[in-house]
Amino acid sequence: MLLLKPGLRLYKTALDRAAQEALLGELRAILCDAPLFRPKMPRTGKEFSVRMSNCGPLGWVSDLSGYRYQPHHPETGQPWPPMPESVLRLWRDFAESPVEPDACLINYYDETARMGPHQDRDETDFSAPILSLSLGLSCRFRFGGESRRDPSATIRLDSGDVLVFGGPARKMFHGVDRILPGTSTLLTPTGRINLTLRRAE
Ligand code: MD6
Ligand code: FE
Repeated sequence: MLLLKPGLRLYKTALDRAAQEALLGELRAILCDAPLFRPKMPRTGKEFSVRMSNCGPLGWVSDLSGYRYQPHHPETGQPWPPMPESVLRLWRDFAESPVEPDACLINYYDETARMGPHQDRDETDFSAPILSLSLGLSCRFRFGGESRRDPSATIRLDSGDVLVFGGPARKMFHGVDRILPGTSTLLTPTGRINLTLRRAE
């Protein structure tokens, strides 16, 4: 475990290649039921470059009316598929949290997608951490402080890495500067999947 700053823990290769492939199979089944959608920015309606879906009781969505968690897919209207046991196991193994996650956001990046600096603050209770898992292409991940103006640093996140944001790091600004093409053969078509497990309510 690498403590990047207080509350921010990185576990390199928390999942080995076989475990990554097994989880990917489960994610493919989830994405058949709950297809990736392209969220829009509130107010402007500008589309995200990242496509998203969710599993678990609640899913994070964004559209003209705002950011929120809701129990159904914004396009199909169906409830989100359940969180696989392997995803819950990741939380139990690494999150160090007494509560269980009730939302798992699935982000898909093609080689050109990125995620601008943001804070995760749509959850009710900030005492629970957020656990993120990276699969597929590596990325340059930027993290800073609680103010957008605070100095920031970057790290490379590789397939199988788990990052836990908790305590004093829970509301820090972070984003994905860029995807690093050619760094993984896990996904076909190529790209990066990031799961974030959260306690939304
Ligand atoms: C990503 N991650 O890695 C974007 N949010 O694709 C996040 O936005 C994130 O990694 C909250 C906690 C951990 C994260
Ligand atoms: Fe985030």
